[in-house]
Amino acid sequence: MEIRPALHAHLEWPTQHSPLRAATVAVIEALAGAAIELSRIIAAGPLAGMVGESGGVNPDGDRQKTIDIVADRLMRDALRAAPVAAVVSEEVELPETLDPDASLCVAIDPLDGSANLENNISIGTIFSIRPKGNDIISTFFEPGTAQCAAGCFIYGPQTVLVLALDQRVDCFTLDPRTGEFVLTARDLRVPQDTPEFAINASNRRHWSGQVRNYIDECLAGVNGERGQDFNMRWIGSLVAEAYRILMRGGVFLYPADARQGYREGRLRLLYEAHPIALIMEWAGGAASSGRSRILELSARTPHQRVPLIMGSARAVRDVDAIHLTVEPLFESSDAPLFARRGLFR
Ligand code: FBP
Repeated sequence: MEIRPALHAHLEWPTQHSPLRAATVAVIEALAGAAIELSRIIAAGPLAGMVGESGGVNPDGDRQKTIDIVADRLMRDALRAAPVAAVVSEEVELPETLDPDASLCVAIDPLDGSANLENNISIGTIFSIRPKGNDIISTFFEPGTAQCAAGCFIYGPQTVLVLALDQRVDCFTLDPRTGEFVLTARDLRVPQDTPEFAINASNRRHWSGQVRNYIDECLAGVNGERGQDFNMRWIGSLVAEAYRILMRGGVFLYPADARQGYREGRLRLLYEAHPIALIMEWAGGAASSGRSRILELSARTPHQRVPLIMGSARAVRDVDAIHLTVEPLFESSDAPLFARRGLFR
């Protein structure tokens, strides 16, 4: 019978013995403890009394659900007991300083896609860990390449931890009998040749020419430019899409579009795009804004948004290539991403 190491034993496995890695492991274990508690609350659903809205709004102006507040409290309490100098949470406007002498900074989306909970669809916690720089707060404004680890917990049919650490991506499943995460997949690799795309197609009329071109080519199927039939998926839950891509390959797009508030996309750089990009790259996939590698981008504000294209490296390259050949549609402060030259396809 295959021996499946528990998360703790796996993390202790001596790859390197630096104080930074020890601190990183402590943060991952603290988050895992909180995720186990959160997964129990989520699994109980209405039985745990955690349904409905809290009455508050998050820094983006979205109405917070009670479960968002509970998730944020659980995760930030866990981080307070770990070697963390500061945390950026989706639910809090400004970075919070915890222990200024600690060696790590964490950005976290405590419960991504919480609106899906009412529909019993997988949702998750996304986290990004980076070494503290000279100045605590400016650590968050370094590029995504500064991350030393990242991951996501997925609360779905199984509770799963996808962990990018030591340049590798491993997967752990929560064993409900023991209450422990155990290693269930080692060194995940994103399949490269899956003709499958994921995009919220209801926004088509708002997309730029590049995105329309790419999706139209996929839809044209075997007789079109791409020469093959494509399948489409859209879950509307980033962690579930990322997990599917890790398992099956394909490409996910949440592009910038012409709607008010979407000119830089929807997803947040620090606690959504950066960590998901690290997972993709360390699993042999890719992540791009269409013009730039996500990991090379730096946030200008804690909750900055970014267009995100991620998945199989070849598919992400194909989308990038279209961005180079088709003129951008609309303007934003983030030129040349949206420099206006007005070609509409
Ligand atoms: P929040 O961070 O505001 O929860 O939104 C993120 C998200 O739910 C992602 O998980 C998902 O990919 C996306 O929004 C879905 O957006 P849309 O409803 O526009 O398709």
